[in-house]
Amino acid sequence: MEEIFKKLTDFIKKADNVIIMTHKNIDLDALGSAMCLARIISDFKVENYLVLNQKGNNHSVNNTLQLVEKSKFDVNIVDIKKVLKKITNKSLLIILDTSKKELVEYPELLDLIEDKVVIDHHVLGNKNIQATKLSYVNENISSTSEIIVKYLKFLKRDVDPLMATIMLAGMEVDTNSYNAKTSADTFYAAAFLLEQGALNVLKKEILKEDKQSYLKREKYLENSYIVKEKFAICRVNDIIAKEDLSVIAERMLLFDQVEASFAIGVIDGNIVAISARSLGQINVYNIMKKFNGGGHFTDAAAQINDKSIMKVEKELLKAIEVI
Ligand SMILES: [Mn+2]
Repeated sequence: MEEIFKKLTDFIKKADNVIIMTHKNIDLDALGSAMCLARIISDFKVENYLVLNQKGNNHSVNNTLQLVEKSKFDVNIVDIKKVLKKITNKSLLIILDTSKKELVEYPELLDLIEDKVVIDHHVLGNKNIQATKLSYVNENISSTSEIIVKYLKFLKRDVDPLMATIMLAGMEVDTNSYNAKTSADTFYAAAFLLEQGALNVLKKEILKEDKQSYLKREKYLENSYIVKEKFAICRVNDIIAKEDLSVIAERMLLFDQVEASFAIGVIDGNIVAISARSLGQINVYNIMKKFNGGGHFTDAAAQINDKSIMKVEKELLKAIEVI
């Protein structure tokens, strides 16, 4: 890890400027880690930009962006137009919280900037970004925020309470409140952020969601059902965002008896998505592979083209019949 951070520091210092990009539908982990990295880079006196699509963000991301604006946070959050004017042949592009080409906010930047660093904690896919300078992808780490906390410790650098709070909220989201992908290191990272002054009350403010989306999700959950006394399934009959499907799947793990859960919904046009979660006994990755999906043992997903949601549900029921 030290070697990685040394190289990263070196590449940053040698760049004309650094552009930080995360994934589409940015979440709190991506936003928190990106803002913290931007701060670190500013400390190195290297010009840097966090490129962000301001439209259609989720509620907690919007809460955070409002807070950031109010507190006159010194992070250069810019749109793609501004970034395009700043690119030189010595720009460095750092991609955080994804390594997949199709998921980044602005795929065109991958072609426009030669020097690329990828830092992520998700399983690699089959269309990975060519990290020409450096790649650190470790699926055993809870969140990108946890990686950036390790970088802060390596640099022996502090962060202010607001920054620490945003990262702590990001870790909480990515670990489903320390129920998934959580190791001793995750708690050390959380402890570090609390030592830096992360505020629990402010964190709760950030994580608030709007009443409508909360109620909608509860309504979907009412229609969930349990199969073989260990699988929970929820079919959502409205068009729904992938992120909301994963929240539904996670929520079903809290139900009595449930060992693994599946939320199915139409995400876009004729794409049906499944989000699968497991407490640790059942390998949901194996089940999602049958639908050409990917992920981890306890956290997996799939997208299916040109099949009705009913058909997908039937196939899923068949797949779990044998388990
Ligand atoms: Mn993340």
